Amino acid sequence: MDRREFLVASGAVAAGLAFPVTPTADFKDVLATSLHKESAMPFTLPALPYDVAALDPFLTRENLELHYGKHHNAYVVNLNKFVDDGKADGTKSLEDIILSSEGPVFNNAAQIWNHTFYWNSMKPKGGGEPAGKLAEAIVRDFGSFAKFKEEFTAASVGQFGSGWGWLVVDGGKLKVTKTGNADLPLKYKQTALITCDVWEHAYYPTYKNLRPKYVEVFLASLVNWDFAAANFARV
Ligand code: MN3
Repeated sequence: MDRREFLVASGAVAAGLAFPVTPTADFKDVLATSLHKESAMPFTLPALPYDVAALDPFLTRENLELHYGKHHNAYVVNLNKFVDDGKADGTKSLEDIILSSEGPVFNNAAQIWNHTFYWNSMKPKGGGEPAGKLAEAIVRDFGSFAKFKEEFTAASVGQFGSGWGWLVVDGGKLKVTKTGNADLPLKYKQTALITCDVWEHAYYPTYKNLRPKYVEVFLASLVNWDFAAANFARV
């Protein structure tokens, strides 16, 4: 039994779903092409931008197989069920569904968006510091990159229970925010640049209860500043 057969047998991924990998592309393109292609289901699981083992040891292969193959996939399966049941409009874009729904439809649609954004917020050999205009804006709005790191760490570690830490643009200024459960910057007219998933399922397989260690490693070795800069350039 190869890894994929094992995952299907164990229920980690639905039969017919692979771990699709695409080169890093514009996030809007990723959402548009992988979420709304011709398919029996209106929404499909967006591709991982790297191999499922590519972030090991900072996030293990097992961690990503569970998080991407099981959790992220479940939100897609659930949203498609809501479309089948007439509770969500499958002809709308994911972002339109997020902005016009609440309750379980909102939660599942927003979690699809959040997770797709999260996978793109990391890369193999990530970390370090941003360059160019984003680096200048971080110094302008936080004082220094070290101050930004402090704020981002405090928000991500301090989010009580499940949620997300974010670097966003809000009214032309960079800001660190945190949201609970499926909540996201899109709802507050903020533009997301980077996110760190701090739901326990995001880090328990690698770090157990050590959320501060996970957030430290996220910034040191995983965060994709090229993605953040590309998002910033479009604001
Ligand atoms: Mn998650």
